[in-house]
Amino acid sequence: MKKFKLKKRCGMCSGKDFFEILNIGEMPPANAFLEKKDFDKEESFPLGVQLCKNCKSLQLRQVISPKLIFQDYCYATRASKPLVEHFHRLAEEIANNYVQSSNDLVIEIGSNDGALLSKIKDRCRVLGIDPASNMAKTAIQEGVPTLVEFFDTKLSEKIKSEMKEARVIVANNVMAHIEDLRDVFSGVKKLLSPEGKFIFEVHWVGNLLNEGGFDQIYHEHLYYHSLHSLQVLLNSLGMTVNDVKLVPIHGESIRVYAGNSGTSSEAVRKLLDCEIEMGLLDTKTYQNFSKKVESNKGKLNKLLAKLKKDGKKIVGYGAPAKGNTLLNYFKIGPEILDYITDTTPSKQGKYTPGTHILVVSPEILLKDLPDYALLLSWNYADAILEKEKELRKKGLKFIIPVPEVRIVELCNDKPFENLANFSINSVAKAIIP
Ligand code: DWN
Ligand code: ZN
Repeated sequence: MKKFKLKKRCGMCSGKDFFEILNIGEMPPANAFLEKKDFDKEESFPLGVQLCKNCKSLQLRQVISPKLIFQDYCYATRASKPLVEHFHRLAEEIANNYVQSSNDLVIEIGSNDGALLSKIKDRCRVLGIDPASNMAKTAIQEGVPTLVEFFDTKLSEKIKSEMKEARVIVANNVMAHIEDLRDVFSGVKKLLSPEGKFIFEVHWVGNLLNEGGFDQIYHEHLYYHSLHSLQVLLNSLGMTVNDVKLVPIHGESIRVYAGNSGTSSEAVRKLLDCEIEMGLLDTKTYQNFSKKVESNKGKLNKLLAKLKKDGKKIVGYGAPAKGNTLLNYFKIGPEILDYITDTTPSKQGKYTPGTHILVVSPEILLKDLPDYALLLSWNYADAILEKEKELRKKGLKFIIPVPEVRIVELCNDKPFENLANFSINSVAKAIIP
């Protein structure tokens, strides 16, 4: 495949008609952190989202080759403690509720550095699958056998012939990243035992629309899923959505429990109703979303320009992939942010794609206290504000850019808790505890 192509068919229902919703413009892949010597080799690609008129699935207009993104991947699950804790809880749930014997096989598609499977590798057979060889190396060192591959039907048949059926197949933050989902879901269906469970988490489009998390839009994320569009695809393959949970990860994600048999729980019906109530099947909702993004862009740029004019020192805190969409789309560069701190060793010493802001270890904040930190990893706001309490007492103020730009004063310690009281997500949470 050439480096990128325009998507002509919906990957969920094969529909061919789309509404264009938001055009971010050209930017490099969001995880393509780079050395200064490689600036002149950097490539940018068009980025925009469209809505399928038929199944109302929100998806990228352009698809870039997965090899460009995943072969040398900077993102490490272990760099975010709250995420590791979240996946360890899921690993325990899988082992307690679904594994019946130590011979049962649990497979993770997109296993990254093995953070989840390493937790249960002594309770059952485990197998990781991930195309990023650098991450797979860490997983194997942690005792998680890992295939450095892209998962597809062909690979599922090979695994089944060598290791038999899987009792559980888990996939977190993967099913938004794969263009041919039909092939991957068919491969899962074939590899799963008759009573097996397919458990996968994806960022929920309800959160993107409501919390304005437009920065989740980048080339890795081909789809912005609703339970509705996932159910269309799973049902078309003869699979059932048995249960669903909303989990407070990456803003808010849906965790789907699917199988080759069984019925759907009350929670499935309630979330489907909630999605209709939120307007997720209504084109106008998506058109209003893009207007909200534009207004937020103006507010943040105005605030940052004023702070710089007042001589304030501003840095970035966290160098997530989503942060690069925000920085590129809002055109925020080193003239505004002196540097960006991040806990991921493979990002430190490199520069952000497109905006070329240096990424450094958070230790620098102890020696060089800035006035403001733009919290690009806003999805971990509560944990980070708690962790940086001492620096905040010394005067460091955090700016949260999404959904509405806001400066967090020391008194307001749980910005997201307060926010959740007013967001539709609390409606969803009330429905799906
Ligand atoms: O699908 C994906 C999403 C779900 O996760 C992948 N495309 C890659 C990744 O996207 P992301 O980079 O936006 O994810 P995170 O987990 O929001 O990234 C957080 C970043 O912030 C990491 O680089 C680590 C950093 N961090 C930090 O510097 N200090 C995180 C925490 C909690 C901290 O205290
Ligand atoms: Zn569709």
